[in-house]
Order: sequence, then C-alpha cells, then structure tokens
Amino acid sequence: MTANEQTLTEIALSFNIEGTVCKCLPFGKGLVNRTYSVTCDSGKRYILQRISPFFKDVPGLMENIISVTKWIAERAEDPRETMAVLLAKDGKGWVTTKDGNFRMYEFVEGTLCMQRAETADDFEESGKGFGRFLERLSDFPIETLHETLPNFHDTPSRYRTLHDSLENDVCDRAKYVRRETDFAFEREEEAGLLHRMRVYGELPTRVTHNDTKLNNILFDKATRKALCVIDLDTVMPGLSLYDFGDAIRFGASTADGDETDLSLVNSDLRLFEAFTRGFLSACPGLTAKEKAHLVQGAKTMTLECGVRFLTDFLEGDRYFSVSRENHNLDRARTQFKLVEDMEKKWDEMLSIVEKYS
Ligand code: GN1
Ligand code: MG
Repeated sequence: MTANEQTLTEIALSFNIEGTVCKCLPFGKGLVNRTYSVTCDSGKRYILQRISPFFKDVPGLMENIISVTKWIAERAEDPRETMAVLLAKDGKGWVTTKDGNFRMYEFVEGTLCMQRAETADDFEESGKGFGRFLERLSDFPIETLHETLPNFHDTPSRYRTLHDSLENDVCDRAKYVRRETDFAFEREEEAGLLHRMRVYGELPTRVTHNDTKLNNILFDKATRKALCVIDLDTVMPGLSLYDFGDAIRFGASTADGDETDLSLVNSDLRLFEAFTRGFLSACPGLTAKEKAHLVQGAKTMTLECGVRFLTDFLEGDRYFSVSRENHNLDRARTQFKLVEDMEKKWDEMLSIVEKYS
C-alpha cells in the first residue's frame, strides 16, 4: 500500500464502512474533486472523495446533497436511482483532515459510466435521466438549498472575471489568446440573455443539477437505461436550460473536450435530437419560453464553459486540473469551435426542439 493509499484508508475508516479496507484506487475523470474507489474485505465498495477547496461551505454543500438524495430515494423504484451518503462515525456527512475535507458514498453497483455516448440511444437515455432528475425535484423545497458555488452559471459574472483576468494578466498569457477573447467578447451580450431572463422572472428558477455531462449519469449495466445522476455538488437553484445546455455541450460533441484538432470538434445533430427527445419526454412540465430557449441554453453553456477554461488558462490553471501545457486553452478552443458549429446549425436545432415540444 502506498503512503497516499495508507492515508486514504485511514480517512475511509472514519466513516461507517462495513469491514476493513483492502483497496483504495483513483476513480473517474472529474476535474475538480479527487475521487477514489474503496473496496472492503466485506465485499462492499464505496466512493471516497476529497471535496475541492473551491467549495467554501462544506456543511451547506453536504446538507444539500443529503436532502436531495433522500428526496430522490423516497421516490425511487430501485435504490440505485440515487447516490447515498455514508455518514462519518461522528454522524456528520464529511470528515476534515489535514489533506482537506472528505466524504463517502455507497458504490452504485452494476452500472456503466460513459465519457462518450456509444449510440444515440445511450444519449437519449441520458436525456431521460437528467429530465427525470429535474422533474423529480420540481416540488423540492428550493429555499432550503445552499448556493454551493455562488454565481455558478451567472454568465455575465463569468465574463466579468474573464475581463479582469485579461487585464491583470498575472501569467503573461494574454498575448496567446487574442483570437479566443475576441470570439468570446463578440458574443458577450447574447451570452447574458438567459441570465437576464432569469432575473426578470421570464424563466422559472428550478432545482437544477448544473453539471449535466454524460459522465455524471450512471447507466444500468444490464438494461443500459439511465439509472442514477451523480456529482451533486452543484445542485442549486438554476434554469432548466443550464441542464439541457450543459448536457448538449459535452455529450453532443463529436470529440473530446481537449481535442487539439478542431476539425474533429462538432456538435452532432443526431445526438442533439436524441437528447432533446429523451429530455422533453421526461420533463413535460417546461414552459413554452423554456422550450423556445433550449437551443440558446446549449450555446450559452458552451460559451460560458469556454470562458471559464480561458479564464483559468489566464490565471495559471488554478481551478481545472491540467495534465499538459495549454490544456485549458485547448479546452476553451473546443468549446468555441462547438459554439461556431451550433451557430451554423441553429435553424435545424430549433426545428428539432419544435418537433418534440
Ligand atoms: C467540472 O469536475 P467535473 O469534470 O465533474 C466543472 C464543470 C465543468 C467541467 C468541465 C464544480 O466538472 O462545471 O463544466 O469541469 N464542475 C465544477 O469539464 O466547477
Ligand atoms: Mg463529474
């Protein structure tokens, strides 16, 4: 067992696990929290996660997750339809160590996690899964939720941060990003549209997931049906369009989010259609205005994510983990390429939404 594994094992032992730990290994592809799988001699498996220090209110964060997962569990047909928090021996939802704050979940057995949809049916299923999540939480007491990352999808505020980072240019990288910043700023006014509509009450604030990448849903291995929505740190009041949009941003792309050959990066209309069909079938209660802005949601979330990657590049890669030079810049470029492609396919995307509305 390595030193790190030893430490993680000790941390795991401060939770109510069954048995003793025999294995603890890095798990998943998240860019913000650090995730491990823990296997015990009892045969039970768990997920251990170091909560990113960017989450300042850990008690509030865990309270959100515990209440949302309980809410879903009470309405689920299969207990695997939600993650379940394992409490620490002191009864809290997390433990604080010199290496940061950690939490544990039961491992959801018999599932698949995809980085890319293998078929359009898989992506349609993910649309149903995220749509169902939104629908199930439609009467959750929204006022009890803590804002875990303030202004998370406040696109104008993300732009203001980009302007500041560009001006401060602490890493002397502004000279590399002229094309990208021009691209983003040309679209700044439009990028703020949904936020303004939310502020003016033209779009309803709902309990949303806010990080609906395909790899944040688990599929039942046996049936390939969407089973469980994971990564609940960002469950907060938001717009349905954030969830629709972020899912399209990530899952309808024909390439990885850090692909350097931009000719390979496009938004696939067949996948867009599949997701739209699944999503709208699972949450039929969206208002006409929400439906009319789904395509705008996809573009806005993609632009915003590009702006966030670009900002992090300028600030020296402090938020998103990187594993090579210019990694965040490459990521920003893929997002902007997707935006460009969506602009070309705009009318077709609108007709697809209309077809399923
Ligand atoms: C982060 O860690 P991960 O990959 O689940 C980020 C998302 C971004 C995504 C981009 C809390 O999610 O908002 O869209 O990276 N999550 C947070 O890959 O900032
Ligand atoms: Mg994740």
